[in-house]
Amino acid sequence: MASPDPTVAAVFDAVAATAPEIRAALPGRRVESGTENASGESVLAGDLYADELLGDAITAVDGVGSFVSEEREAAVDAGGAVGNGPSDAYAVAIDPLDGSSNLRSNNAMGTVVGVYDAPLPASGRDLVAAGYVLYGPITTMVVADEAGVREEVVERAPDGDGVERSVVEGDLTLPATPTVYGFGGRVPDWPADFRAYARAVEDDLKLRYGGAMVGDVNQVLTYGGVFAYPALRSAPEGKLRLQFEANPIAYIIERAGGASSDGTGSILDVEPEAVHQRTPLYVGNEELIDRLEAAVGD
Ligand code: AHM
Ligand code: MG
Repeated sequence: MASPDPTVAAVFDAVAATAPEIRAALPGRRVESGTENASGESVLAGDLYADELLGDAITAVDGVGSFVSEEREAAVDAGGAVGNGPSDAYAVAIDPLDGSSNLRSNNAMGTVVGVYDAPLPASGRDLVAAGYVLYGPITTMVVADEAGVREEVVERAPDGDGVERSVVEGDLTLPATPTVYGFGGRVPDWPADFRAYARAVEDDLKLRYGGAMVGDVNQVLTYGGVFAYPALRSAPEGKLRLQFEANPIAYIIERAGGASSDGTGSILDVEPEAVHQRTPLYVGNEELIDRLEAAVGD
């Protein structure tokens, strides 16, 4: 099912076409590259390779005017002024390999994509579409736009030329009854109010935490529940970045009937200040996010 917006469709065509190549390149790229990114984190060879492939593919899309990733200091000009007018271009922000610390332990990882109709850094309200690829036992791609959320399986075409995509779920919504939870960070580093919330959630839900946001969020989308990378005592802004991680994930979960929060209100209302700015992120079934805000909100 193609997205009605041709630029959005072309961006996700490019992401899907790149996914098998990224996947195939991972076995030889599990080592550190020796560099640090703008967030001060060490970068693996796999992060750099995914960033390079996706950067080339996405900036080549007609209608993409600006591009930035977690691994790049600043947005690059891809041709065309970015805005929300009829002939304006979009800005695309990506996390090329989310959860790449799972590369050494061979666990799930993903690619996160946000398509904005405003210059970066942009508000989540400026997203026209968002999606992610999950490199699990199967490669899947979830795409959300105004119309809703769909999940596809992405495979290399049998003749080796391009990819085959099949929609497995055309209108994804969070199950009404939540089942799973997964929270990042160390428990002693959680503020007391979040610890109390976590204790209450533990009584009702089953722990599922794999250390890659995309994998953990996909469990919430599939089974219902709540994912959080909370504000920490040592890092009140948490770990995850607004442009590449929190905004696209919040957009997807909200389009699927769930809710998002930074602790006080929807992630989509967080004021964008810097490309690499961080934010606490809480997403899941609305009732669980309401309880979270009651527990940790000001
Ligand atoms: P990354 O984009 O550098 O991989 O960092 C983000 C990842 C998320 O996928 C995940 O939720 C979180 O970091 C896990 O962090 P931790 O290892 O502290 O639990
Ligand atoms: Mg990430």
